[in-house]
Amino acid sequence: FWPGRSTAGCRGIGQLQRQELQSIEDCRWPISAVYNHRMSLQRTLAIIKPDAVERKLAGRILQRIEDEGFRVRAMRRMALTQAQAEGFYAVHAARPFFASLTSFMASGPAIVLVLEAEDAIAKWRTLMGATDPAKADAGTLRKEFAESIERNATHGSDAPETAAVEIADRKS
Ligand code: IDP
Ligand code: MG
Repeated sequence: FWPGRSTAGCRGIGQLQRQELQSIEDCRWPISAVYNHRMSLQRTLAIIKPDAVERKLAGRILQRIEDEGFRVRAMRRMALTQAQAEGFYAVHAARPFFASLTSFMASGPAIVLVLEAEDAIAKWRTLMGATDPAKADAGTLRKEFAESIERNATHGSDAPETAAVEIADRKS
């Protein structure tokens, strides 16, 4: 409630047009409500892979996640079974590295996270860097923390569809 202001003549947040934002000052809606409406918050699934957990890098990676403005909406330490790892990476079943990749992912505990931010999927992939640490940009997590193209410290969903499936599956 803002004293001296009223909702008379104001439109609902859902009806608000982008170019009308200046006139919001005349209305009583809290600015946070307007801001949240404008942002397209998105969620992605991130994993701190077993190589990074084993080397005690989880804390440093989480610090980077928070420093970059992500909100941690869920976090769970999980030791994937071989079958779970194979299911998670089913899209790569025909690749020559599949057996090695899945046994690595089942080799020890991982930390599975749901991260939220504006444009979270692309933002997290940018922070991770290229799959192969040799090709990753300076300042990215994989450049800093990956041991190899396989043991590359982190996972991130690659599209809204895969993010939705990975987020839904993370509890099983
Ligand atoms: P991404 O994790 O950057 O999305 P993907 O191509 O989806 O990369 O590969 C999934 C995971 O498989 C990688 O993160 C990495 O752990 C592993 N991987 C990818 N390419 C290779 C490879 O050429 N050799 C060994 N492992 C690989
Ligand atoms: Mg991928």
